Amino acid sequence: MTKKLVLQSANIATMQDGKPYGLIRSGSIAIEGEHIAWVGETTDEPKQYRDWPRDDFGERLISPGLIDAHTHVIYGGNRAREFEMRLNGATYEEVARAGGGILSTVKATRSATEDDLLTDALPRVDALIAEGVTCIEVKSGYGLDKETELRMLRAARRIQQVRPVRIKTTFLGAHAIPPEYSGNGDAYIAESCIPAMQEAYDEGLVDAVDGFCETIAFTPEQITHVFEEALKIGLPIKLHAEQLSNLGGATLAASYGALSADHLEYLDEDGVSAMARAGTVAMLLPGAFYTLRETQYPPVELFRKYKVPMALATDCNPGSSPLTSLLLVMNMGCTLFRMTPSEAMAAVTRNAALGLGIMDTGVIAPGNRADLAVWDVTDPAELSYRVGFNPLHKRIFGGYG
Ligand code: DI6
Ligand code: FE
Repeated sequence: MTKKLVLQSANIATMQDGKPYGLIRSGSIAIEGEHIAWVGETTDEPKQYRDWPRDDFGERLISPGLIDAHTHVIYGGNRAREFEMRLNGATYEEVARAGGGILSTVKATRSATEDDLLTDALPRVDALIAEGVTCIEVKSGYGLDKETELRMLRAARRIQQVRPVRIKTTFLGAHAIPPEYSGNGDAYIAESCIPAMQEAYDEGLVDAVDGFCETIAFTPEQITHVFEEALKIGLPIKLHAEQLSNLGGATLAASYGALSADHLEYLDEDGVSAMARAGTVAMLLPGAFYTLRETQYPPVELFRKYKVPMALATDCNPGSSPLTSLLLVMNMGCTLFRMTPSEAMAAVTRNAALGLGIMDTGVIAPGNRADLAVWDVTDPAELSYRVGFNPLHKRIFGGYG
């Protein structure tokens, strides 16, 4: 029999358009099976739901389940030793010579089995789930050869078999140039990255394609090559752009109708307006900003002016953002980037869903999945305001809590 349940609470942040948080005071949510059947003020509740089983959450806040729309949670090893070496005064070269940096993660990932990759990722996934996350995007990009890229994506897909969470996978073959192609990014893209992308797609392992457009990674021309192939296959694209310099990556991504452009500290007004025209989401990643002690801020004022939707994500990765708290990311979005708490909440719900191209979650509305979080707070601003405190009371995934 289809499950039927009404949730009742003093405060529901539906995140529907209109007022801040789409807040309903003294509201109800009717859940039928995996989906939301109705949401509104309890006094307006249609008769048909009156005799359904009911959970009353009192003064608590109910929000959409949170969405972490940019992560690299699948990887081998970690970089704690490198972190320690640097803080003991080692130079970049010394760290690199000791086998550190992104290529050390590539090496550890290549030597890990699919089971190892899954097992290592689960504590990170569990930390996100414990804070009310119901959907996680996971990228490849630490394999940089066909076999390992596919293994990463298979491990990522398996997360949703062992945990109650939805996984969206992104192929990030254009993340770094592997040692065997050192100094020859063009050949890597043509001979390894693109064939791997095609195979990942054929195996049904990939929902979107991403790249790292940066002086230390791939040029706009090399990224264009990847995007052209993604377009042929019919996969949506995203891009790590303008993180450390302005190469015009966001404008390039927007010209391909990108779902999101990510990082964006060095983005200029032309780039913002290109994103606005394309409907590309600005995926801001304050964890990397913090870890790299960046001082250049993403152009939040311009995103507001041009009405570019802003999302926030952990960018969980072993190098520039070893972070597994989306609540801390909301706080960083406010404290570091001067976003408002209502923008931060939209950034990890409605706009995060937009950035993944999924329209059935991120907002509490009839027909959407019943992916919800119930919080031991009454005011939604509390979720962004606190640091290092997790007020999750209950998490509901596809109607089940
Ligand atoms: N941007 C970053 O900051 C990281 N990757 C990326 O695309 C760095 C990843 C790493 O150091 O492992
Ligand atoms: Fe990233």
